[in-house]
Amino acid sequence: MVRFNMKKAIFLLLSAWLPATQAAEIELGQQKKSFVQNGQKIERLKIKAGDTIRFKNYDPFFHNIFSLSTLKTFDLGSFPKGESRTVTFDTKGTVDIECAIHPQMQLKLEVE
Ligand SMILES: [Cu+2]
Repeated sequence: MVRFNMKKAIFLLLSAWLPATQAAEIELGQQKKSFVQNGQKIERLKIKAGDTIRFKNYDPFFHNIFSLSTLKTFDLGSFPKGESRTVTFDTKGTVDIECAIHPQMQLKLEVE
């Protein structure tokens, strides 16, 4: 006799549904003391709620990415060349992203 397994049924339902709504992971580099995407310096970025940004350091020195925005407050700490840190943005709105080491590095993130 095959028993109905509720946990398995829910898992299968979610597995079928999740790929269609899966959030993206977007790389946002730090290069030459700027935020870059695909090698281009950017000061604004639009993503969708639920997306994750991977902050990756391409410079031969540390960056410390953070935000004091009420929508999403975070501090990734200092990380060296080649390392990355991720942040997921679940709420729609605007987030100002900065670097604690290089005040000229600023990015306005719009979560839609
Ligand atoms: Cu920096």
